[in-house]
Amino acid sequence: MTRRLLARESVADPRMLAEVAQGLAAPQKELSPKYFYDQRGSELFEEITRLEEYYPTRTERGLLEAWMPLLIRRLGTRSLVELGAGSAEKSRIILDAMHGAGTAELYVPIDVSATFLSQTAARLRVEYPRMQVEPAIADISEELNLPRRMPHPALYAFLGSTIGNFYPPAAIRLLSRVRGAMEPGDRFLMGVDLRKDVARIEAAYNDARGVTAEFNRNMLRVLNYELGADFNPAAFDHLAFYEPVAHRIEMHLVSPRPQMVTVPGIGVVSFNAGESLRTEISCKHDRESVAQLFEAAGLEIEAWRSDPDSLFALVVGAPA
Ligand code: SAH
Ligand code: AVI
Repeated sequence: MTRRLLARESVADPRMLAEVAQGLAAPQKELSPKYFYDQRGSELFEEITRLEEYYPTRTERGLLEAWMPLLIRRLGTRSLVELGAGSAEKSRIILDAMHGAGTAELYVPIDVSATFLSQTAARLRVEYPRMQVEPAIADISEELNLPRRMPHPALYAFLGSTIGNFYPPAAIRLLSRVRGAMEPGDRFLMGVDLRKDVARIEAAYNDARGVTAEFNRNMLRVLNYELGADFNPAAFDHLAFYEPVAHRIEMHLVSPRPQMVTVPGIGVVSFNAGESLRTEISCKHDRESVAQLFEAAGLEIEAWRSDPDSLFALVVGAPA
């Protein structure tokens, strides 16, 4: 437990160091949300998914339960490849549908959160002893790290609206990578959080118990552990607001007072009073915006399902 609080003894990952140096030097300081997800960050995200205010997870679960048995039977899915799988809690609905159809052969959960991923894989191997589980550690903004051989047809799934955490050009690059890996008969299943009443969206990122605030601050703990930085997480305020022009939530950590932080290998980073570090964007979509992303990546919308309140949608993409 104390390990998390102390600086890592081994050398910092040079790629991470370079990325963080660049992000902290920008006029609007900004880091990738992938840095939320160490063990604690992944657990905090799981807690968020159970919050009353956080409607996406339960809405997506309802859509999966209603649709997957039929869809999977129609597609004959033999492999499920999941981007940003996390705990794979909702993925079980797809895996159960594959078992129900008698076609379950391989599950490839992909994630950056290595320890959490191996725990997920270990649990799934026990739950689905006749299916192969091949976890892949990868930063999906860079690569997919797929197994050499996969039974087809495969379903590539990207659930939870994690696509919204990527700026559109990066989202298109990611979707293009998926499209490039797809063989005839393969499909892409994506969950997207829809544009709606702003108060409803903002409440989902400003929960009353402050779990999202702790999740946000966890990025500073990751920087302390991974890079030996000396951020004081308690000295930063959580801020999440909807930016209506780009249709996205922005999460920031705001320094209410001037402060200086040392990041070994980077130097002293100063924050002015009121200055923020942007830690996440979460883009909200409609059918048109998804169609645009898909088109740019060589995909087309084959099917679309949303809940009666139009909170969330599941989209099936096919090669265009
Ligand atoms: N799919 C799950 C988890 C969503 S949380 C759900 O729908 O509930 C986002 C997940 O994506 C986390 O597990 C996180 O570790 C992973 N993730 C975030 N950025 C990533 C990246 N760049 N590459 C790979 N995984 C990433
Ligand atoms: C993982 N991702 C889709 C979540 C989201 O809603 O953008 C992460 C999150 N950030 C704050 N709460 C949840």
